[in-house]
Amino acid sequence: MSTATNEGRGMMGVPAEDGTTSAADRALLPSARPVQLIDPAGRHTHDDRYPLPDGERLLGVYGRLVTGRRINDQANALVRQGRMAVYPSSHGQEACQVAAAVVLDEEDWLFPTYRDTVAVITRGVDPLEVLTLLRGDWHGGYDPYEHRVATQATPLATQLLHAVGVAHAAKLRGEPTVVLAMCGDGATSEGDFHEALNFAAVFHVPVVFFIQNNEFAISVPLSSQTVAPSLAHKAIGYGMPGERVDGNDLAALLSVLGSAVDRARDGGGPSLIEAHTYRMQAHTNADDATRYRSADDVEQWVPRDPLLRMRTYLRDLNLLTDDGERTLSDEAERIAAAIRQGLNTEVDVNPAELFEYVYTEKTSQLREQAEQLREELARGADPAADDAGDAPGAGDQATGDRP
Ligand SMILES: Cc1ncc(C[n+]2csc(CCOP(=O)(O)OP(=O)(O)O)c2C)c(N)n1
Ligand SMILES: [Mg+2]
Repeated sequence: MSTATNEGRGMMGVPAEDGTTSAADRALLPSARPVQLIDPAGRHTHDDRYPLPDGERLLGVYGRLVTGRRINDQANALVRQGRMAVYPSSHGQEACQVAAAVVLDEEDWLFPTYRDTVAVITRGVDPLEVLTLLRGDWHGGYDPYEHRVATQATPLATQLLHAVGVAHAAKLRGEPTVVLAMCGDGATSEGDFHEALNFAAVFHVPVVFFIQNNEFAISVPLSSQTVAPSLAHKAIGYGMPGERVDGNDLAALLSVLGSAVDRARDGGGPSLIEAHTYRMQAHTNADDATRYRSADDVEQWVPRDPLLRMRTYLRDLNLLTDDGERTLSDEAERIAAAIRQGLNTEVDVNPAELFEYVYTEKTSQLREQAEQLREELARGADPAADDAGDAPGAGDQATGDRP
């Protein structure tokens, strides 16, 4: 492998003269504790390396948190009403969601997972286009190129490799693009995670890997996932810097992720950021979390809520007023109402499209299946077309109103 890709970097693994780990290597290790700039009581806590974003910026981004929470609540309600098949909620993780989107510039790319709907919407994608996918009436809801947001990945960690590929291509073209790739704690056990980080480090590409450690991979707790001191510690094994941050502290996330993005854009290469947060709800509506964790475990995280913390901070500084709160909740409600209206509208679905748009030319099996479906639908619409009309039970179809 060419060493040219590593140009400008120090020699890794060379011990200091006294035989201890060199300062350059130690610099790759994350902070002893997750970086925090505002504590759960809403008070500013100082950090030498990461500046607190100014009040106006925090107020602006807080509005996105309020909207993010409302979207999570609305989507959960639509699942219960049968309007969406499934929704992996990011309730409690909204600070991570919002920060991941707003630290990027327009020319950057975001690579989200199934849980990162709020990040996708915060980046500018139409909420209805995002959620349509989970209704199951169209193949995918949005155009990835419009806002430079890749499709939400369900296979764990695959998006990390795609993200590295896009970043590598941007670097070869001399474009200033940074790629932010999201994954969960469970995804760090995948081979793809290793391959993505190794490739990114060796080729020194502008990627920020962002792990939302919400303590669970469905029912598997973090303690069964890894015995590493932290997920951020994994970075040094690839020769890139790792950092850990309080994932419920919007200010700290903006500062830590923002500096990783700046670093990548300035040619500093990839980095790995781990946000410590918590999955407040079940994995999805198809999961019963009470079977593997207690209500007490969840309760402990309630006072650490990311919205509560930022609200207290902004209210104490009089940056957020009653009027301001009303404006933010009205805006969130307007978006929720548009989602409700859109997902409650029946759509005219053409089942034949099931076979379109994957291959330029359909395979013989797909042609056969498409024909089978066409015949079945024709029989449903017109019982006279049913060539098995004499078969027992055929009379049941006489009304012709089968779905
Ligand atoms: C390659 C692969 N293996 C298994 C699964 C099944 N699966 C879906 S979500 C999930 C848990 C992932 O946990 P984590 O990465 O922590 O993300 P979270 O759901 O907590 O956001 C698993 C195992 C999958 N989608 N892809
Ligand atoms: Mg997880």
